[in-house]
Amino acid sequence: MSDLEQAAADYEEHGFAIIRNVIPEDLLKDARSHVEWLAAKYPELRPEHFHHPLIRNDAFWVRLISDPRLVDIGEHFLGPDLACFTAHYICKPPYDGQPVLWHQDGAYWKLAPMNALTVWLAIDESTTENGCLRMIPGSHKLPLHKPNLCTDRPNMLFSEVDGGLVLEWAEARGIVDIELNPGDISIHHPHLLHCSEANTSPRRRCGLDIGYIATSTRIESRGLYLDPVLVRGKPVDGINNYRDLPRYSPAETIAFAGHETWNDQPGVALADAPVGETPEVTTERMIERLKEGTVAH
Ligand SMILES: O=C(O)CCC(=O)C(=O)O
Repeated sequence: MSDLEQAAADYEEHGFAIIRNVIPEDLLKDARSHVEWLAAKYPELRPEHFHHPLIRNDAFWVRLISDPRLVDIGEHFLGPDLACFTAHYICKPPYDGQPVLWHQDGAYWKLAPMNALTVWLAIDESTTENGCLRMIPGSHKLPLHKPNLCTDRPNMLFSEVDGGLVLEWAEARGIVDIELNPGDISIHHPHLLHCSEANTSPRRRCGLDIGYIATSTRIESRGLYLDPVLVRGKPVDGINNYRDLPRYSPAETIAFAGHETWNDQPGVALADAPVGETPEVTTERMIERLKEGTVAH
């Protein structure tokens, strides 16, 4: 059985799977430089919130989420016509990295149909000490439950699913800690119950959390998700608008491997994007929507 076939069997049974050694160290090195660059550029944003609005003029980000090794995984689960509608680093700094409370991703997305997959790439080692993902096997069979706001203690999503539901499922099925080495991937189903703890360790925990959809899925949230990026295959007429790929510009991203020829490839915008709302403002708006509990609207 190939790694992807094994992952598909695990995913079917448990709602998640691990695929080891997907992304090599040279690309991870660029990703780490990118995170450092974002932290220097947006010092006012917590690094758990390096959200997709920052992506729009950032050629490296698009290069990373359209890496064929990641897209192959998306294609295996969602078919040949594939887009990325969200991608964010959740980077928990040492000692005070915020937890992500129990939730189902699909409860934060307005997608029709919910033909989506979360692909989580470990940029750093991710362990129980520094706040790795935790999942409840089989909980992907649950319907989606509306999360409850939770703003009285630090947590990245400002919300959590009903605690009774988690307790019941954790007692029945147990909780699996997803420990990953840099370059490993975990994938999970939009209905799966999962969380991650605070990082109180001396080691950073950074992951790139990517949402892929089949292009037949319509993004219905208003004002939250920017136009998606087509990463493979074809769009479906009348469903979603796809953006040109951003041009490489030294002001907008790092000098990643391959940046010299990035602008020569098909699909790259012919001119720099017009200046509009700044990525910080869009990201702040997104964080406000999380705090209000309206991201799925
Ligand atoms: O990175 C984390 O700690 C949480 C990620 C998560 O909840 C997700 O991928 O859906």
